[in-house]
Amino acid sequence: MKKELSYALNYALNKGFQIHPDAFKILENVDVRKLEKIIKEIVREKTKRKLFQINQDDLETYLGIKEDATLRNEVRVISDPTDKITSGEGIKGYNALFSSRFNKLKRIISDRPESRMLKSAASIKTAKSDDDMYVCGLVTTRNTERNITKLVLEDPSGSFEGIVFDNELQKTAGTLLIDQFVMARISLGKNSGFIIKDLILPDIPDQAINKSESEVYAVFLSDLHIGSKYFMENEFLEFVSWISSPDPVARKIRFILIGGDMLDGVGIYPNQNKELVCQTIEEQLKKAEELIDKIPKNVKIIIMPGNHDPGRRALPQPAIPKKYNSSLWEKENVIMVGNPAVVSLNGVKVTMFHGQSIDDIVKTTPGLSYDKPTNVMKHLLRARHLSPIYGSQTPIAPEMEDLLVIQDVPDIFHVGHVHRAELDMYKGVLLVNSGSWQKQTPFQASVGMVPNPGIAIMVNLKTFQVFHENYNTNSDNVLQS
Ligand code: D5M
Ligand code: FE
Ligand code: ZN
Repeated sequence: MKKELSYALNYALNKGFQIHPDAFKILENVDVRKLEKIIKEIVREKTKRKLFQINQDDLETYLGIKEDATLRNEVRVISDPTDKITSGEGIKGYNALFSSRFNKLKRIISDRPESRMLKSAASIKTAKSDDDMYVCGLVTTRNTERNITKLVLEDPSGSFEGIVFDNELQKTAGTLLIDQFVMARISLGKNSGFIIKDLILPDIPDQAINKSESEVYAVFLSDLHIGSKYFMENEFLEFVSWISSPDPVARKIRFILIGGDMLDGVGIYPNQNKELVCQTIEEQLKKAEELIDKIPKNVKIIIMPGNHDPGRRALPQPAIPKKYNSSLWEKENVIMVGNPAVVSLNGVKVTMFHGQSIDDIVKTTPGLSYDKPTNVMKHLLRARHLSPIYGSQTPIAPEMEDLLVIQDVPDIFHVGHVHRAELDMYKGVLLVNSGSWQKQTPFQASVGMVPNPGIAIMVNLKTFQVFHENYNTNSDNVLQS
């Protein structure tokens, strides 16, 4: 116990006072320089009224941090893959997945006027029109050779091959991901091939954002990696105790979102056990529970898994399974969801996705990199898909329905995974990459990955103003925006 705190407590005890444990919890978080004055004043006041206990209410009243009961904290889970996962296997499942992807995205793009002129890949082949035509499909091949780019798109009727000559359009073509949905404006070339004249992505419309009527804050976290040697436990504890402090922003926090990799997991990479302080999932979950128990109960906590958490690895991931007997599932203020998930916080729509696909996308797309994850997030919104590339490093389960299509346009898009906290905006949508609470690992150092851990991003859901608390003592460690 800090010496200022024990001095203040002894003062009250010597005057015959009892101190309620809840009051004690608040005192622990009060600025030590103010403790003596606070206790002396409360003791004087209550002695006059012949009341010899100091409780939570006394302190909250004194500090002006009495909970504002008018602040709403409604969570509605709009979409969660957990109960929809069927784990279809084999080629049948894979066909169904792609046909679901195509149909969902075609429906999304049909809001555009050009889509009325869409033709199927099969019917294009016999078309004799001199006018421009439109075709859409999933990209199966993208090849650039001798200054031309060849694209092959596939729709349920068959495949279409076209050539891009225009330099600017070739750049756009170069950013297309394999298996991504796109619509092309095409015309018949001189020697019966097709020329691609424009490439149109489903994209999102400009947004008028939904706002919360209550002035409450949501905190965006991810990649705690509890159980890892490199989890910044002390910094995280400092942040958790700040949530209970009299700070005016802290007093209005009603939601915490954890966007995956809450745990470091077990057996995720070779020799991981050498970098773990908790060797089992059960131990790691227990530690997570202890941390979560320190958060006030009026804060709703939404927990989504990432690639380090238990459950299946392939996307979409179900919520962390109940089989580890974790009491997390029983806590009234904790909501367990799968990855990806869409939740509404007092009416503000948040799409949460851990971000596994970022690894594949930065590898194959010119201009995108790990240091600007929000640019990759914009790419995903334009593609209206969270993980377009199938069969690369990011495992995707052959589900009957493609649950990774971005069906709902969110107000906030929350992603993690790359351990770089960054903020941006795209067409009215607030983009949050929530960074991490894990120091640079030897692996990350070996590939030159520089995280900026220890930053908590929070958003005022009424005004969309963004705040952050930085618990990293390294002065180079800043939030990007
Ligand atoms: O991943 C944190 C970041 O580090 C993420 O961008 C992937 C990258 N990473 C981590 N491990 C590997 C391996 N083994 N190969 C390639 N890239 C990797 P996290 O999910 O926290 O481990
Ligand atoms: Fe991570
Ligand atoms: Zn991750």
